Amino acid sequence: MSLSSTDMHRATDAATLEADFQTRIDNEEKIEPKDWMPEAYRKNLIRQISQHAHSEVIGMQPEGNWITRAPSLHRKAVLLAKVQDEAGHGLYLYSAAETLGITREELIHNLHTGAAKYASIFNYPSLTWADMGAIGWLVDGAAIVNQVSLQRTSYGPYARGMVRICKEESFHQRQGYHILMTLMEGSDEQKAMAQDAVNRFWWPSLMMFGPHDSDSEHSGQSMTWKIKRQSNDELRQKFVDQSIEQAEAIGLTLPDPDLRWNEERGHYDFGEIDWEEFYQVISGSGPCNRDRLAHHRRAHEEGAWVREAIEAYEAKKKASV
Ligand code: FAQ
Repeated sequence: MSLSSTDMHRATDAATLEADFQTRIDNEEKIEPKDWMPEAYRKNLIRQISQHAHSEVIGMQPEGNWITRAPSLHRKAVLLAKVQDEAGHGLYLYSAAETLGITREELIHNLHTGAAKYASIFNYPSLTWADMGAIGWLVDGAAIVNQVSLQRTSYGPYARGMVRICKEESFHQRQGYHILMTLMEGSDEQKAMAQDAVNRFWWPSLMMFGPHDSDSEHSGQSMTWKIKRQSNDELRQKFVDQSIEQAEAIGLTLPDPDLRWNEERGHYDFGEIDWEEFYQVISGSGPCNRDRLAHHRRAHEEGAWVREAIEAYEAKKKASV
């Protein structure tokens, strides 16, 4: 089939736009909402940013579970503030996604239908108070490693959101580590509770970084567009390396018999993740997937009156000017 001269001009224009776009990325320029961008770049960003936003909001549930049972008023106030921060992170991220031309309603709809994912880690239950320590230390710790790298992502609103989020996440990680440190200075029972939480959260935390690079569907294109700046395996290795010393400092053991220093690589070697479990969890069959989504749906429906009240108020304000 031969192209008409109008079609050929259009194709050349699109190729030029794409080439200019890639040059801007290669020159470390930030892409802003009103700039031209390839449709696939926009869609890929909506996918990643919205999944990130959903993770922050669904991630409030395992910790929300312990607010009323925190062991002291101080711990309760800290945990409450932390969970509220996660809601704030969700809001920054939903706003960043909305700059790409999708509405909040569509984003939430995609979460509820399963079209959009959220981080696998939040499909595990929080069984004891020590889990608040393990989540803060390991889950926020893994999130920071990933998010520090995303501060340099090519899309301006996402990169700027990450700068603020990272500051708050480091407080989250310290509060989790402090909970574990306190338990590790306590009775044998408290020590065992801390170790048990770490045993349950260690492997799921490693899964947060996604599949191996060789199995990562989106990495190639996302790295070319500098949406991702470091690969899944690179970030996971960084997290393993930093966690070992922190565990040793307070007497915790990481549940992996294959962990050992590799002089040649200058990194710790570690065992293989149970990828079958990972794929089960991200396809909806983890221990808490159904509960997490049902809870979100219920909260969303119960909050309908708030959204309606805001709309009515906005309409009234408009009518009075
Ligand atoms: N869970 O091709 P890739 C937090 C999916 S925030 C679920 O490698 P990509 C704060 C992936 O989406 C934690 N799904 O994908 C907090 C894709 O499926 P799709 C959230 C996963 O995007 C702490 C498919 O597998 N952080 O914790 C996971 O290049 C405490 C193929 O994978 C972010 O979201 C997973 N772990 O790399 C809150 C950071 N891994 O979309 C409360 C931003 C992979 O085609 C309490 N996101 N998948 O249906 C990213 O950096 C990337 O999206 C990755 C995945 C690295 C997560």
